[in-house]
Amino acid sequence: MILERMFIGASTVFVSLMLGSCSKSIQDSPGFLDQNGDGVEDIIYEFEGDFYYELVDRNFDGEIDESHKYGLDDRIVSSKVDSNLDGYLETSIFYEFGTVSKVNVDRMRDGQVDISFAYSEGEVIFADKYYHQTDEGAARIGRIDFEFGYPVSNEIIMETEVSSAEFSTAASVGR
Ligand SMILES: [Ca+2]
Ligand SMILES: [Ca+2]
Ligand SMILES: [Ca+2]
Repeated sequence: MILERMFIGASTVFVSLMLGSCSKSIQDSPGFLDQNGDGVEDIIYEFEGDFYYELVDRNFDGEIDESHKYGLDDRIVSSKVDSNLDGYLETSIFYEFGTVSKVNVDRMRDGQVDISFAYSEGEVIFADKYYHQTDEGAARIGRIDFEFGYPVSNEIIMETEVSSAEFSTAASVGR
């Protein structure tokens, strides 16, 4: 019984060590990791000043789908993610003290944020979506409120004078 417990204890430590080195223990890891064993690196670490980047090829096609930025204290700063795997990292995630503080999406792939999710204490509280001006009508902004991570309102869409560049800048404030 005691031996059994010791074994479970030891296994747990071993597993957490394994997981630790897979995710981001940079001291113990080689320059790159090959998760699917095809000889091609799919997690790469790059160092730049006071930060390092964990670049992940999630679907093993040779293209990076996630870029995570960490401080040298291993605290995550921000991520860029290609959620729909179309080759463009459209989603930017920002963190404060390890929890998500904002998510910005460049859905139109023009370098400007067009959906912005605001977070409070790690939970999304509302999302704003920018609709470009068209031949039919003015630019608009839609808002959806969230509670406990779920939308609790229909999208309320209002015409706006704000340009897409201004929307993007406001969404990126302090970043
Ligand atoms: Ca690989
Ligand atoms: Ca990929
Ligand atoms: Ca994408």
